[in-house]
Amino acid sequence: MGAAGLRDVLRDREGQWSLGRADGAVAAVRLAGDGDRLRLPSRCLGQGLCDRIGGRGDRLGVRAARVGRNHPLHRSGQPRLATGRTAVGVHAARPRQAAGAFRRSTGRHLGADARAVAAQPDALRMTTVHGYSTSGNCHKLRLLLEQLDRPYRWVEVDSSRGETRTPEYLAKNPNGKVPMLELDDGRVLVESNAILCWLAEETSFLPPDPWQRAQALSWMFFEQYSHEPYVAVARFIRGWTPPDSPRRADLPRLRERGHEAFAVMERHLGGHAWFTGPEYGVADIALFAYTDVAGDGGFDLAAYPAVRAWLARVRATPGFVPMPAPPSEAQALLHQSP
Ligand SMILES: N[C@@H](CCC(=O)N[C@@H](CS)C(=O)NCC(=O)O)C(=O)O
Repeated sequence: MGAAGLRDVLRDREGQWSLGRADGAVAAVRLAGDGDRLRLPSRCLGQGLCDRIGGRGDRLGVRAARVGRNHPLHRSGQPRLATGRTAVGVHAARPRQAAGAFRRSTGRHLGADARAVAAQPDALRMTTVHGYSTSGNCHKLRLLLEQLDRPYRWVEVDSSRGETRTPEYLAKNPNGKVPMLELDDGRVLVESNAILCWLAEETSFLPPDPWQRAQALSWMFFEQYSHEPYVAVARFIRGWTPPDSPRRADLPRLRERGHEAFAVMERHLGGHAWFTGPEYGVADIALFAYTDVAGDGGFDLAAYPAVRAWLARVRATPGFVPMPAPPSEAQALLHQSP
């Protein structure tokens, strides 16, 4: 088939997608059960290993292997491209040139003992996430780790109570914020979107093509500069500051800027299924985290039907887990805030 013919086939597929998948996703979301949001925190084992949390996609029968064939976490028994394709267009991991790339990802900056340490690939190391469960930035990591089916420990750090500002915490992350990822060899990585990219290396959540990968990064920078500072901060002010906080005066401006971000997203989704590329991945996770709880910031998404359909598609992806509900004090404030 010539290039023109291939383009037509691809165009046809795009067309099929927009009709079929949105409906399927909505139905799947209902099956997944919104109530999971409330159950999730009780399963979190604090300093211990994190229990498998609710709302997994298995129940929908759409679970698919998400790591490349040569990725150390790949399990040969899991369904792959042929069987793993789902009604919501989530593709199983493609076989990629992972062997070479994987060699690159081991043993970096390890000095003289590199070979001994590199014998344990990074993806097999025990990963600890220091995070606040009801923070969107932190939930991004939980969502990806669950969808990768990668084991991890979750250490709950209540940033709203100053737990990121203790000397011990600041020694690891001088910026005093969550999330923070820590490997069992002591290495630390901060900034949620950087962590997403690192975790997603060699999986279908991060596009292998350099141009497409840069496009995904572009949306992740957009999220941090033009979305999160308004959508997340409005939520924080409404739910985590006292009713008489002077910061509440910022809410109208934050809402205005948040709506500008949603309008940009709406425009993109008019012609694309996902933000990461042809498949769901890291940029979708980054943008989903706070868009899904935009109501907590006082945002109404009624004017953004494509954004709402995309949210439903994300909720229907295999292994999806919802963000836990905020603590009761925050919920009370969110309820009463204008
Ligand atoms: N750009 C950072 C933002 C992290 C961030 O703002 N974390 C908040 C919770 S969502 C925090 O730790 N705040 C506590 C503080 O600043 O003391 C990321 O994406 O990881």
